[in-house]
Amino acid sequence: LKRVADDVRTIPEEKVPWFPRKIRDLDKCNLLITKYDPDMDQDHPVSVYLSNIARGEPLPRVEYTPEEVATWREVYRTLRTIYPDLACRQFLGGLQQLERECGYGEDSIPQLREVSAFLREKTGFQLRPVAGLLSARDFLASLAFRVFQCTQYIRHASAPMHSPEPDCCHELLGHIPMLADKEFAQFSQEIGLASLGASDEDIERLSTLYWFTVEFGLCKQNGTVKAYGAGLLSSYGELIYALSNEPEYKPFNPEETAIQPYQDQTFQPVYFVSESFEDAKIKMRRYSSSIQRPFSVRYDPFTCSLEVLDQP
Ligand code: HBI
Ligand code: FE
Repeated sequence: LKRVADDVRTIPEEKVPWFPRKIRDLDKCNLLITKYDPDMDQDHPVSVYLSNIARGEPLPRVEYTPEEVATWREVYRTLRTIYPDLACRQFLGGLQQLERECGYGEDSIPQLREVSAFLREKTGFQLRPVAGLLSARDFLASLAFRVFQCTQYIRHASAPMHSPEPDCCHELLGHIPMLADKEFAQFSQEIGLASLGASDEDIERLSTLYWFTVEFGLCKQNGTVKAYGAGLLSSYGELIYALSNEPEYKPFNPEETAIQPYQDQTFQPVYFVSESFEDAKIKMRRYSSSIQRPFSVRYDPFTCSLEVLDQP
């Protein structure tokens, strides 16, 4: 195997989209896709929260208003009551740890700084604040480094049970408990690694896989089906709907799942059910290795950087 140096690249430059090699390159993975109503957004003090996180500075602390905390309380309280019946065991375990060790509860919005420190200890994932929906390529690339790009603002108080874009209720309640699970963290990183330098078409397919697993995935546990997708675990209405037997259920199978059309305007008409995370990971690995790239990547956890290797 020959190592491909940054300056003497043997890969034809125009064929391989740029991708980050080390964690500080994530500074450049910041392409925002804004598609929500700007009128709804005047209360989001987004720009205030942004800073040079990759330089090792502590994550900014946010002083949430009483109205914002009230929104959080309503979301937390409503969802918390249905989790024991509908959420997968890994999620419940993660949430309990967060409640014990990280100040999770209905009375205050957890700060990203504390949550990031917690996750680092559990699975090596860390958080980076972001101002909204990122491009799929940039978002997936960060996962390769076990970095989760996380919004820090909260949805508008006029619609506490709905948010047209990711907000901290979605991240903190939907994603974070799952990212505290080792197997799931590994699964997430591997989707990220598969995305690096991939073609636009492959990014689209990986995004779709991410959508039907990390965001809207269901899995079998002790003979029943439970939710592990963050889009479900942060939406009272859709969490109940997804497990109501009303929608269509299909077994998770990357080749088929990757091309299933989806939208984010209403509940999903179809959900994919995994046998277990272990099984989903093995199937995803097989799928990822079928993606054609003129190189392969290996993540070095000691330096948090990538080794890029020519294909043997
Ligand atoms: N950006 N901030 C943010 N949060 C997400 O959860 C997110 C994103 N961009 C794309 C995305 N999720 C996925 O739906 C896939 O397209 C990767
Ligand atoms: Fe999400």
